[in-house]
Amino acid sequence: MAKTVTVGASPFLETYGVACETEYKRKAMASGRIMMHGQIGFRDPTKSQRAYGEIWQALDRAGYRVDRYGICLDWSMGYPRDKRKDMPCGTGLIMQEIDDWIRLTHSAPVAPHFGDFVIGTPAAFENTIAALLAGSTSIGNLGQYFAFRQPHWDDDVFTTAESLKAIALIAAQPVEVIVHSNLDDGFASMFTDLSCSLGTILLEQYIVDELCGAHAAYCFGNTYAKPMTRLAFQRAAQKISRTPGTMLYGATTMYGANHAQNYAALATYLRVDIYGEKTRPAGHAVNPTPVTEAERIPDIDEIIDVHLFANRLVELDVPLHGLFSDEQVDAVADRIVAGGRIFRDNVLAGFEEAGIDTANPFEMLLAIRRIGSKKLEELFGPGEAAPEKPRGRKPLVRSHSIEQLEEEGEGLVARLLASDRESIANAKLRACIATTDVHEYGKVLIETVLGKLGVEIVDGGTSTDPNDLAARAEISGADFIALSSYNGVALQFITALKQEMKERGTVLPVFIGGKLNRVPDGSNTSLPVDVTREIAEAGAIVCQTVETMVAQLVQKASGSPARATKD
Ligand code: B12
Repeated sequence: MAKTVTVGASPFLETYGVACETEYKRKAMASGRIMMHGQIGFRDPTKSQRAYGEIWQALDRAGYRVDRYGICLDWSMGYPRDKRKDMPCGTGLIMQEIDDWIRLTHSAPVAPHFGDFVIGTPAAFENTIAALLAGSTSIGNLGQYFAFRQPHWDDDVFTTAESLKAIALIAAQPVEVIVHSNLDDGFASMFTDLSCSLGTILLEQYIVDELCGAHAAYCFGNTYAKPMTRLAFQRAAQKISRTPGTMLYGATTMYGANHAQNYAALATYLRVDIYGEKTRPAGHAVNPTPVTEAERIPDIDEIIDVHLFANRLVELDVPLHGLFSDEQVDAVADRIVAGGRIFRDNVLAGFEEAGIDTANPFEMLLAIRRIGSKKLEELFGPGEAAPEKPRGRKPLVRSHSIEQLEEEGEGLVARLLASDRESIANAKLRACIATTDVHEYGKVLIETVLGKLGVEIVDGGTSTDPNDLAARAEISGADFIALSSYNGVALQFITALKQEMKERGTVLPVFIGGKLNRVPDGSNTSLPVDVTREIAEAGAIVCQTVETMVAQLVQKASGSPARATKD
């Protein structure tokens, strides 16, 4: 395939006279220029093309530049083209023809980074072909390969084969093309130890660079909310980088409903990232995330605004450099690197022992994916054993997100009336807890709360399917289902789940929370709208907060606990 598919021309490559984005990145690193990453991808290809052009133009007029766009394909694009039609859609960009890909990347001289729903999905190979032909030299997302599952798609061997073919096609290109991985999309968002996240970069380098002859590059950021560990991780990763990084992702878990407050979070993480890249560049662009991020995918004018903010921050940052001292940060970075190397070595040694061929990239990929983040950390993490800790280990450098969720859950339970806590515990309830997609933090929070309240927990799975969840809930004898959903599929999922439950004759309350929206069919804005009313009408109990569910459980507990019953 590499004889016929090569990197196509693009305004970006032509304007800057480079063969690939890494050549451009190396020049920017040498000149100390901070690169900017914008994230776009609206359902409608025409609107996405408009965004590609308009954002670049508006920033160019202001004397600034957006260097690269991360193109957010819809998750339905992860299915092979002939199977895409009837699959559930999320909130991202859907393209039909190769011309759509080319028209998009030809809308402005900005580097196209096809970061999501390419490598790691059943459509990896065909989407990689399209991305290369459209002139992209940065293609992901190996992180998604490890952690994401396409709904209704159980064949992980096929997904692995297509992903490996995609990596091989990239490796065979005459120019350097990045195999990108967003660590947070992969296992990093669920690891409790940052050493394991760094060890993941080392394992990806081993598989992609050493076994396949391509170039692995990583990005991180979504869940790195603390300035100290965010910078320490940038420093640690910079020490082991071989290929320029893609982007430092916005610390999106810091955002809430209030836009003014989100600007404080934005300035905090951006300043850290700008400082890190200015002082010891790893080749990442910084990613100013629009302050509307917690509500839905952001619109064009919101992306322009946040880039104006970020560019001004770069200008204002220069006199602040002397205020920082790196001594403490470097010590943490060294701990992360040392732990990361132990993690990689432990994984390779453990796999050898288990009879996995560690020189075979197919076996390596599939084994890591099937073992999953939690088990990998439990078995191979570098931290010493500590049974009371989440993965049974004391992290060398604690990642923030999981611990914070557990603390939030514990705080919530502590604030409940003692009598309410008791009545729930006495009712001996059993909950089946699941997610419709990769977003697992809502599930971790609910598991913590219900676990503390003495409710028995049945794992309904992450990225589960309605039929599997209905079966799991019934067979396990659950008293209720608690479901977390974020990707704009909640209404479709609840409708299908209720139908499955009806067919099985199961009557159970279904509590649901998260981001309950969807892009309406035929929408002319491509923006999602709230569907909580429709979800309630479909028979689920919508919970904006965990307290809403707990209040209902108190009521349920004071009556007679209704186990799963048949009509
Ligand atoms: C963290 C995060 C991620 C992490 C998830 C890590 C993990 N393993 O869980 C990562 C980086 C992997 C990720 C990936 C993606 N994400 Co994301 N992500 C988020 C983010 C920043 C936070 C969501 C979260 O977990 N919050 C923590 C929870 C605990 O808090 P909460 O949401 O406020 O929930 C409260 C209540 O709703 C309640 N609750 C939640 N669930 C339940 C369930 C029950 C039963 C009850 C009672 C209560 C309850 O509990 C909380 C208590 O107050 C949001 C943006 C944001 N700031 O909200 C985007 C967001 C949800 N992601 C989004 C998208 C698009 C994606 C991707 C598709 C992007 C991409 N192209 O790759 C992928 C997912 C791909 C896939 N296959 O599914 C969109 C969804 C768009 C929409 N629906 O409009 C959002 C809104 C960002 C955006 N603006 O684009 N993401």
